Amino acid sequence: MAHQTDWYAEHAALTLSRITPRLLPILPATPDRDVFLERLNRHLEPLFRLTHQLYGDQYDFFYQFEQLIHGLARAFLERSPALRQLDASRESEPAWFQHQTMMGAVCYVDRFAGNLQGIRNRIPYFKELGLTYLHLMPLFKVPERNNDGGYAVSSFRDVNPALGTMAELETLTDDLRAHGISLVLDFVFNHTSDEHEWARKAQAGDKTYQAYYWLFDDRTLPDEYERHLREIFPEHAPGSFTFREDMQKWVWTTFYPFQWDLNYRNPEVFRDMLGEILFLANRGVDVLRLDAVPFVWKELGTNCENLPQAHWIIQALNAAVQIVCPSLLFKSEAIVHPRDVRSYIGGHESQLSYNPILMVSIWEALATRETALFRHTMNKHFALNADCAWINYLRSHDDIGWGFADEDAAEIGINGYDHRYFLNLFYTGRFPGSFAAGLPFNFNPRTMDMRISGTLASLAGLETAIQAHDDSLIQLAIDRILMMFGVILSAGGIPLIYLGDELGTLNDYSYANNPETAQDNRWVHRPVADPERWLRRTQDDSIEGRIFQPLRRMIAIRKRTPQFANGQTRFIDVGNGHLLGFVRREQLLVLANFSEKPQSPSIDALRQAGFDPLDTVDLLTERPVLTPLALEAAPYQMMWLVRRST
Ligand code: OTU
Repeated sequence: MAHQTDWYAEHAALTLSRITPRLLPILPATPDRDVFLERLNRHLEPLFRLTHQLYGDQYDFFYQFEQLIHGLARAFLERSPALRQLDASRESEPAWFQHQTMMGAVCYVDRFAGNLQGIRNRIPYFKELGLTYLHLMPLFKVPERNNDGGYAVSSFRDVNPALGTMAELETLTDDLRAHGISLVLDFVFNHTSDEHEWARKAQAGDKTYQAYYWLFDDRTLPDEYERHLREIFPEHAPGSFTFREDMQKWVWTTFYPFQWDLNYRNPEVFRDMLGEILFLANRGVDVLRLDAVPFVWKELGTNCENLPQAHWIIQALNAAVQIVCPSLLFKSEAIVHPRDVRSYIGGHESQLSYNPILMVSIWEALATRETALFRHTMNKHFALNADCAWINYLRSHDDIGWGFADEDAAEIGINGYDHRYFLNLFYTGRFPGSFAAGLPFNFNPRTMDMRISGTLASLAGLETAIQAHDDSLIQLAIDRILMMFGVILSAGGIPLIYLGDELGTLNDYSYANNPETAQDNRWVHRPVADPERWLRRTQDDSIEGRIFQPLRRMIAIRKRTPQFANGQTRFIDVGNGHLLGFVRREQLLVLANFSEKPQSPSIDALRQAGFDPLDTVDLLTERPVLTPLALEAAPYQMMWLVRRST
């Protein structure tokens, strides 16, 4: 091993000294050239090592590597002065995304605002909410039908004409940045649509582009692979391969038949996808959400998820980004076992990651009214290195799957299989007393597994409460929703709101009448924004206002409270299983009541956990906590307790 490290260090150094003089003619002699060369010097070794691990068996590896570096230099030259300045300022302040002012939201361009111009018109609303991070879901060119809500991309360099143009996207990026909002876009890099130029060429018989995908003449290998693969959409896209009549070949399609998995064993795929990243970075994108990271490398005899090479690919892309455009961050989208979720996070891999572990724990505790598994799971999986951050969310445009670890559950006496069964019943409203109105997503009769579709409000009980015309149930649902928001606003990381949830948007069952969406019930929780609902946010007595206004206030409090900066979060036992407790930066205690009954923590337990709750003030109610009585939490109440300043 030591020998190997030496070999890489030595050859990286040799390669650098060979390449550098040949780069000088294409890099004008400006101070920026030194910046580039300095970064190249710093990051060439990992880039060399990782690409060699992946593609070192290619006869022309060294030639290709030099071409790659030339590509980086060209991308650097194309980068605007403003973006180079941003690179410099973020390099000097790498913790910029750890600030408590960070506040995120996500939406579909068309469903939320019609088109890019509509998004631009919403900037005042984003500011009203306090956003600094806006994730616009895939807005690239896609097939008219069969596009999986944008996740089947036909061109990474063209905006979907129905939404706008690349020029408009660049203007929007500038405008957002001028208002302190970073733009997050998806990089759907596991697959392309079958209408992407590469796929089209492959269909026409072009061998070069057939090698960009996984094609098979018969079922022999697909059968071999499938013995170990998980089905992602078993109901409507069973299996992982699709037969193409036009080519008389089987194509690897992990997701839908029209989403063709790219073959990263082919170095040209790596090279070209890196090119797409740099193109987007130079348009001013701040964060790329790496879609479906677990699946990008395949190996016969494995489940083809989370393989070491998948990490090398992301790390190599990251090293290239550090050289050309270090202000760009990666966010990994790995909705897998907690251990595997974490494996993608690192300054040298993805600086940001969705936090499905927290998301699932919140819903789990909401159903059980018990926080034991929540706390246990967080103690094992929450802590991150200081150069990374969680994206804490309550739901996304996707389904919710019960991704806690069976072994974690077993450690506290919970059977994972049974628990999932219960949660599925609960969130599809089939468990007695359930408040949730979710739909079962992709039930797999072979494994009995399913996931859940539904908006935040519908899953948290607002829909059933409204149907029952019961004001007290409506109030409980609102309190539940606010408490859940409170958790993602106070746990370490960047909170992310699915736009519409801040107004209590309910499930939209009309997806079932549209043949385009009827097969995929995730559309139940992706409704088109309702302007009426939006206007009602300012009415104190409307349901929208009763969610929006307190939420907005909580966001404002978060943003002015330095104890909410960075990720440091210690989950503690507060001596009452219905309450969740965690300490931020050893200075702020969060208490959240996950039940519909009043609950009190144990002062002794809190003191033992190192936080004396007396003589604090609750930032949310502004009331001082001077006696144990003041610590009694009403149903679904949340408290943010800080020591009283004298
Ligand atoms: C992602 O989700 C996207 O978020 C989905 O909207 C897409 O349909 C899909 O990729 C294909 O592009 O399985 O149920 O561990 O769980 O990538 C959603 C990652 C998914 C996968 C996740 C995937």
